[in-house]
Amino acid sequence: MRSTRLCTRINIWPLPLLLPPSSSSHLPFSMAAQEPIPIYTSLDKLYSDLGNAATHAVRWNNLAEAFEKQFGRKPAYIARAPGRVNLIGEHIDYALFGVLPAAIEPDILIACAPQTTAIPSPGHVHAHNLQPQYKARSFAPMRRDSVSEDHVHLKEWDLAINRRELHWESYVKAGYYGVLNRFFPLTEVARSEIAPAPIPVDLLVTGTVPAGSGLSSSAAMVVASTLVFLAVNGKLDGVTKGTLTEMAMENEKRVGVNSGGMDQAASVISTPASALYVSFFPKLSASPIPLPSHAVFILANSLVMSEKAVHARTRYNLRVVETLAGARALAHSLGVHVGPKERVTLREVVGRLGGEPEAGWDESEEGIASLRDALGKALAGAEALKSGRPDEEGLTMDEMVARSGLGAADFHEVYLSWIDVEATYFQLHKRTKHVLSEALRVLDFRAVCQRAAADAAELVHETALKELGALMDASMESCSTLCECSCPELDLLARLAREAGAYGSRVTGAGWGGCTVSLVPEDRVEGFITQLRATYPAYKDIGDEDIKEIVFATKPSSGACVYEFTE
Ligand code: NG1
Repeated sequence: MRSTRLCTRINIWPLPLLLPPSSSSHLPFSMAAQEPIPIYTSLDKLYSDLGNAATHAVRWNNLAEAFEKQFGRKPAYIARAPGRVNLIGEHIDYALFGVLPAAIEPDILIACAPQTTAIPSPGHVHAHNLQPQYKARSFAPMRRDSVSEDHVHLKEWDLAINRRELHWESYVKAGYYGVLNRFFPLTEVARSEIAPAPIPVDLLVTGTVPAGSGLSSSAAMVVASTLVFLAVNGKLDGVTKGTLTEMAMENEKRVGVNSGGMDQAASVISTPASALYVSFFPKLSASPIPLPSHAVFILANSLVMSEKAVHARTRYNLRVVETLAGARALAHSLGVHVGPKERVTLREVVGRLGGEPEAGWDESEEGIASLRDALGKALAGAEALKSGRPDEEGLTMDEMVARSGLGAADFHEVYLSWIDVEATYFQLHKRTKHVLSEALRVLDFRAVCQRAAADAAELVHETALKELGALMDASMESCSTLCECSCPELDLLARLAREAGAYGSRVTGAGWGGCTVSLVPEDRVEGFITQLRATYPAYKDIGDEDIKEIVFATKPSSGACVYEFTE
């Protein structure tokens, strides 16, 4: 078997990013999400389903061997959860517009087995990490007294996650919470002596999703952790991909991330060779969109660390507020009704503008046409959000409040009291224009893929790849100039990618650093990487082995799964 050097970096940045309370939780998913979590008992089948069998085999074997060395016995399960690339639809999930991510090959693997020594406390965990800088941790869930809103005394599970000082095992604990709360509730009955307790577990973690690069390693970590605790406690039966996605979204809130659901859905529900259309309104739903044959996506790390937590007040969280205030101001200027205390999203304003039925427009041709039509009207209306000054520097706080149609106190309560942001000028016009135009590009991208899937002709696919590339370029331009979530290095990397033969190239994920994703012809992959390596200044001194973790091709991969050791 070929030996390979393993990259075991795990993204453990704390992300105190605040999204508006989403209307998407606890709502049904589409068909793809009704499927059960794949559980494998044959490694051959597993590797062939994952593709790129040789690399996977080495990593899975190494992990199983390391587990045996560490704990003196074989693991009972290995859970896998991939990172994700967002192909198009940036900074629009929190405005509740559909996005098109795909799972990538880099992933988090967690091996586990029930503990066998002494008499450990219920649910006790020994957590080890293959990367030496992540120290081994031991913890056990405690039963904590708390009082609910209606003054009922409750017992809750407590794993003591310190959100101000997150460690790698905080993400393991985040996944564990959901399993404890859902399957071991501390009701009167469950506290009785006959109630089953969570079993004590040894686990070992490894990962290849690069940190700080917009590839969602935190979501992958939480999904893998949730899966491993489900598996070892015998609770996988009946857990669908939709349920796991919901659990992972809830669980990730434990580490301070109130995310929109794109990352978790992509990590769990993705299927090979497809992107996943994830929409959030009026309910969270996800459906695979087949990608044209010969579509290869290449991720290139700008090597600028995306420090989202540090800059959240002036970047990510500010985009959230500007987008919400933009929705309110747009509705006000177009005469669309919004209740005074309602924190309406742009997707909802577009729906109201187009007379959307309560159940929402469906994903039929007609439904999508209605959404497009209303998006076009809203986009035209967004011109009214300009400040009117020659330099278009945005709106002052007072001007923004005036545009909202609310009084200052109400505006503050609805838009600023729950989130920490800082700005002299608020860019309602630019952000709104970005969100609405990007939402249209997602629908265009989806339509091109569907058209190509319906026609096997080579020429159609070549045309499709060019059209997709053009949409990715337009998205990059909008991210750069309207959303302003790029940086000079990402702009340069995307330009160099186009010069190296990409159909299109754009930032993926939150931005301000991290990765670009480029659509490259299958027969051009090696030449593309060689040229990018020669032209992007930060790659100059990087060796042949290391570059493989920095610029790499990834075909959309399958979502999370579990391998069960049967002997
Ligand atoms: P990344 O780059 O994975 O942190 C973030 C958000 C997404 C989405 C994108 C921008 C989290 C966990 N994820 O992605 O929901 O808003 O930015 O499109 O906050």
